[in-house]
Amino acid sequence: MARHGSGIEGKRFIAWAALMGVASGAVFLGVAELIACLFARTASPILAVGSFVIDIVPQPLKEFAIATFGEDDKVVLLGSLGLAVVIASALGGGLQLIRPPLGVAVVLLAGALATAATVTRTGGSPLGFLPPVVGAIAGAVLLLILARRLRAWRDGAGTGSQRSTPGSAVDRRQFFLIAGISSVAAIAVGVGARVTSAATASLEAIRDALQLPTPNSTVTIPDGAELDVEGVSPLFTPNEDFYRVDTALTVPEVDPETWTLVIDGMVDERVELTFQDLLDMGVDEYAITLTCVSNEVGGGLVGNAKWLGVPIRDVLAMAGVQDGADMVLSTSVDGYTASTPLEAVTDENRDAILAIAMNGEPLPLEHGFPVRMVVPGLYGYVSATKWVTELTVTTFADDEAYWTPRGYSAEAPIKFSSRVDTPKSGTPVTAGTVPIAGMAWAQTVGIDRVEVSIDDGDWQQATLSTAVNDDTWVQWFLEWQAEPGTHYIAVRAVNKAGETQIEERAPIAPDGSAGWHRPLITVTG
Ligand SMILES: Nc1nc2c(c(=O)[nH]1)N[C@H]1C(S)=C(S)[C@@H](COP(=O)(O)O)O[C@H]1N2
Ligand SMILES: [Mo]
Repeated sequence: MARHGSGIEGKRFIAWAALMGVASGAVFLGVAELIACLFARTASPILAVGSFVIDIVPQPLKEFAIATFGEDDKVVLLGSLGLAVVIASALGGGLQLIRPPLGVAVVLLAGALATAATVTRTGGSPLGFLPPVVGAIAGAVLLLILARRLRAWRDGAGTGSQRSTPGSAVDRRQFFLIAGISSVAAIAVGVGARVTSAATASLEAIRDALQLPTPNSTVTIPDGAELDVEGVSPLFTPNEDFYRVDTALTVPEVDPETWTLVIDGMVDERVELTFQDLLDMGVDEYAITLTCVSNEVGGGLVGNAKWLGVPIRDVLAMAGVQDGADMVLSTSVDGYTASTPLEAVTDENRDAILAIAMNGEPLPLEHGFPVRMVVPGLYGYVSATKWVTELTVTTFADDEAYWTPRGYSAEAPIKFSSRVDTPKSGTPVTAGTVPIAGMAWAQTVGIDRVEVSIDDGDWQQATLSTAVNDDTWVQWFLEWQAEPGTHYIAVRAVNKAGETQIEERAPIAPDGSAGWHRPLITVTG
């Protein structure tokens, strides 16, 4: 029997082996870009290797490149790099056919080099190693699969005058199908992921470079605003811990340079503001606790922040609100809408704002960069539109917001509430003196007192932190002589209007949960 890989037929298979190498290379890079986009935006192996090459190229060669290609030098570099990848992958494919597993070894070696280039240059992304590692594994696996098909096709086809077996046609078809689909998918996914990563990375840079204006007034934090009890939530929620709720599949990307806010509808004059126009109005600092209607009793969809912003009523006044309107329909760049009662945003005594900063930083992208609404006392879905681009003055009779036909009330003031942060059910505590502590909120009204009942005993008054204002939550605390066993700790708040939280539970739909938080705590002896 003739030796495989010899003669005309053998050359043909070498060409297909080179092709399978290129397909594996494409899958390597495509998968790497996808992983980078998902977990480590700055860890693109191709760009990392490119930067590495730029770093090691001698200065005279660099100057030659700039002199010869001008501003296209980076394109030329990436083009050359791409060509090198194609040639190396083709070689890897050929090797895998004639000297397995050398081809796979080439892919893994490339993976190791790309990983070295990526982790040494991704500036702190702890998952920077993931894209090249996962990419190399995907490329190697595809190479193994394709090589097996190609070999089966070759061996079935035989050489010279031998006739093909019926099986070889199937192997050939599968070879091209797998190679074709995986290359096309890898290129599509890779290019899509790269474009997405690049856009977000640069928007992140724009956000980082943004200079926040100095506010005309800042929030005064009174003495005793924060209790020193372990396990209680901080008075201000760090941005990275702040809950996030929205319908956006990917975080909308809005450049403050091109962002505008349109105020239209039942107004005397349509107004369009740029980001700079908004800053020029002057910003103030506000402390406001945001709450989601989906927050279950005892849940974490509530957070407190210091916001920099401009009162919405000032912006509406520029347009001139007409009689008969009772609602502002705010629209986000992603099409999301919220219906806010007009009176809530025109009330002189309510700090309804267009916010541009959160806890001393420009809004994080996922919290609405560059501009969002924050309205004290209303659940987020009817007031806190992120990436806001339009305020339409209208009526509840004429317009409807995103959540209204989906089972939630058109108007939704926040129900005042309280929760136990520590101790936690599921985390036993030791008998003795145990601090019980948590949070309570009654935005726009204020918390008057918080009471705790152990095992349905008498209500005992808790110590409160000093409120920053009536729009922020407060911490509360009570010392407990805990005895071994299991105990219910119930908490209820009384607001400054004299209302007491009732025991009866309400579900989150249509207008927010209600009831006492009453965790069961285990105390060990
Ligand atoms: N554009 C947009 N804005 C939105 C939402 C949304 O889905 N899209 N969700 C709202 C809801 S339900 C809440 S509770 C708050 C949450 O804001 P956060 O994610 O900054 O905590 O944003 C509001 N703003
Ligand atoms: Mo929400």
